[in-house]
Amino acid sequence: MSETKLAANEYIKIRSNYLRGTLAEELTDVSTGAISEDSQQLIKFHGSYMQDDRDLRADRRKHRLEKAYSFMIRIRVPGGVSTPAQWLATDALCEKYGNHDFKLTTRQAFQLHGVIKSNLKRTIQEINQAAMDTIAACGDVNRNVMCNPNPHLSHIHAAALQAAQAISDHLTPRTGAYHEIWLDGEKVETSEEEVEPIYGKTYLPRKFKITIAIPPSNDVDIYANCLSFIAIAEKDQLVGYNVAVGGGMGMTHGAEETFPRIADVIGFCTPEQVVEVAEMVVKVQRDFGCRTDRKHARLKYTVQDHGPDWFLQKLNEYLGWSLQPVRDFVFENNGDRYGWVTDPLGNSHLTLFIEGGRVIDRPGQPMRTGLKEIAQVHTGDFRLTANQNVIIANVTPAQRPVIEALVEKYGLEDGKKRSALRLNALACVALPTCALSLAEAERYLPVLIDDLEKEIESAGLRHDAITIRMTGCPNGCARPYIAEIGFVGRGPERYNVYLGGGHAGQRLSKLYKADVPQSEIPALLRPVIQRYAKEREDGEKLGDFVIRAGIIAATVQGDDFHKNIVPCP
Ligand code: SRM
Ligand code: SF4
Repeated sequence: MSETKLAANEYIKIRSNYLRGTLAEELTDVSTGAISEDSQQLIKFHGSYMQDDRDLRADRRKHRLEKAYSFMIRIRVPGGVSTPAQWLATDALCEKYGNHDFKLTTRQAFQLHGVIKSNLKRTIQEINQAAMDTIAACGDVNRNVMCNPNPHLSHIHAAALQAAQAISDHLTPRTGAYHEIWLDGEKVETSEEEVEPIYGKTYLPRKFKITIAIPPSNDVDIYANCLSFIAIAEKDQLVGYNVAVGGGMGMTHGAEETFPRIADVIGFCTPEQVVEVAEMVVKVQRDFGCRTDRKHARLKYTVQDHGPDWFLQKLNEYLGWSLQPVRDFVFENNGDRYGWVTDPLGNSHLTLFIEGGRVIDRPGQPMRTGLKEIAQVHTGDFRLTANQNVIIANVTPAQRPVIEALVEKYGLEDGKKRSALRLNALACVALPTCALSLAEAERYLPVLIDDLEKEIESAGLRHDAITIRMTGCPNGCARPYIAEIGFVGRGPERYNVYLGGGHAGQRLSKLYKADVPQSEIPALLRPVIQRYAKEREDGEKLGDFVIRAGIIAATVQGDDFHKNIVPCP
C-alpha cells in the first residue's frame, strides 16, 4: 500500500530537528541577503518572514541585482499589553535596524519591516532584552493570543487577560532551538530526544489562532479565529467562558474548496478549565487536521469536514469531561471606542486612531515621535487593539494633563475629527512588503476613504459606524469577509467588493461585484449608501440593511460562501 504523501512543509518540520534546520549556519552566510527555501519556512516559527521590497523589484531585475531582501519580524504581545519600555524598545529597533516605522497588527502584535539578514540576530536579541519575544508569532503553532484590551472593564478584563497570558505561555513551543539560534543559548548535549509535549515533532498542520472576548464587545473578532473564549459574567462576576471553534478567513480566488468560515460556539467552561480546553482543542487539531493539503489544513476545515457536533464530542473525549451547554451572550460591535474614558478608580485610558496601524512620522504628522514622548513619561501601559489602534492605558489623574499636552502638541488622533467610516476601517500591510499581495491595501484604503467620505457625507452618514476592510489578497489579514463593506485585491488596482457582514463581525459577507477597477468603487457603492440612508430602519446597520433590502444574500456557513450570489444590479 502506498503511503499518503504529506504536504511539503511536513517533511521540512520532520527534517528540522525541532525547528533548527540550517538556520544558524545560513545567518552567517554573507554571500546573499536571502536564506534557503526550507529556512524560509522554518524561520516563521521564530517570528520572521523573508520578504523583498516589491517597489524595487523591476529596477533591481533590470540592473541584474539580487532582490532587495529583508526580514519582517513579528513581536508577540499576548493580550496586546505592552509596557512603555517595550514600546520604546520597539521604536528604537525600527529606527536602528528597520524601516523607521512599525506596525500594530490586526492581532495586537508589533511588526518591524526591512531588517536585513546581517541585523536579524541582534534585532531578535534586543527584542528579548526588552522582555518580549518572537517565538511562535508565526508558523504552524498557536500565535499571539488576543484579548479585549480595555482596562476599564476592571476585574473581568483582568481575569480574561490573565487567561490569555496563561494560554499563551502554555502553548509556547518548548524547543531549545529559539534560544540556541538567536540568544546564543547552550546546546544541551543529551542522548534523549527533545520533547515537544503538546505539539510533537511536526507541530500543527497549519497556523492556529486564539482570542478572548468580553461581550458586548467583539473587538477581537472571535468568529474569525480557530478557538475563542467568550467571557460570561453573572452579577458582575466572571463565571466562565463560552468556547467557539472553527473560524478563519483565508481563501484563494477561484478555488471554491477554500472559504472563510464563521466559528461555531460549542460549549461553556469555567475559568479554571480554560487552559486545559485550549490544549485539548490544539491536540484534536494536531491529530485530525489535514496534513496533506496546506490549503485545507486550518482548524476551520476540520470543523467543517466533521461538523461541530463531532468536534465537541472529540474535544470532550480528549478532556475526559464534557463542556457545559452554551450560555447566552450578545455582541454589539467589533470596533474600538476612541478618546478618553475614566474608570471607577479614577485612572483614564485614551484610545488613539492609528491609520492602518502604521506608527510613523510623516511630514507635518510626527505621530511616532509623539507616541515615543508619551512612552517616555507614561507610567501605565500601552494596549494594542485588534483594530490596529493603541490605548494609552492606566493614566493617573496627575499624569493626564501631561499626556493631553503631548496629544495636542503632536496632533495625535483621538478620533474626534475623523468620520465614523474611517475610524472603523482596517487595511492589511499588502504592498510593498507582503509577498502575497495582488493589490494595495494599507497605502490605498485611506485614499479610497477620502472618496467614500464624500458619498457618506452627502447621504448624511458621517457619524454612522460602518465597518470597512481592505486586503491586498484573499488571505484575509484584515478580516474583510466579516466587514459590512469588504475589498479584496484581485490584481493591480482591482478589487472584489463584498457586502453584508455583521456589524459585530458575527456574519460573513457575500461577493457583490468581482474585479472592480478601483476608480469605479465610489460609483458602485453610491446607490447602496443612498438607499441605506433613505430606507434603513431605526438603528439598522448597513450589513443588515443590504440583506433585508435584497441587495445581497445572507451567507449561512462554510462553503455556502461561494453560492447563492445575488448578482448586483
Ligand atoms: Fe496574515 C500571511 C500579515 C493577520 C490570514 N499575513 C501573511 C503574511 C505573513 C504574508 C506571507 O505569508 O508571506 C503577511 C505579512 C505582510 C507583511 O509585510 O507584514 C501577513 N496578517 C498579517 C498582518 C500583519 C496584517 C496587518 O496588517 O495587521 C496581521 C498579523 C497578525 C499577527 O500579529 O499575528 C495578519 N492574517 C491575519 C489575519 C487576521 C487574524 O488573525 O485575526 C488573518 C485571517 C484569519 C485567519 O487566519 O484565517 C490572516 N495571513 C493570513 C493567511 C491565510 C491563512 C489561511 O488560512 O489561508 C496568510 C497566508 C498563509 O498563511 O499562507 C497570511
Ligand atoms: Fe498580504 Fe494578503 Fe495578508 Fe494582505 S491579506 S497582508 S496582501 S497576505
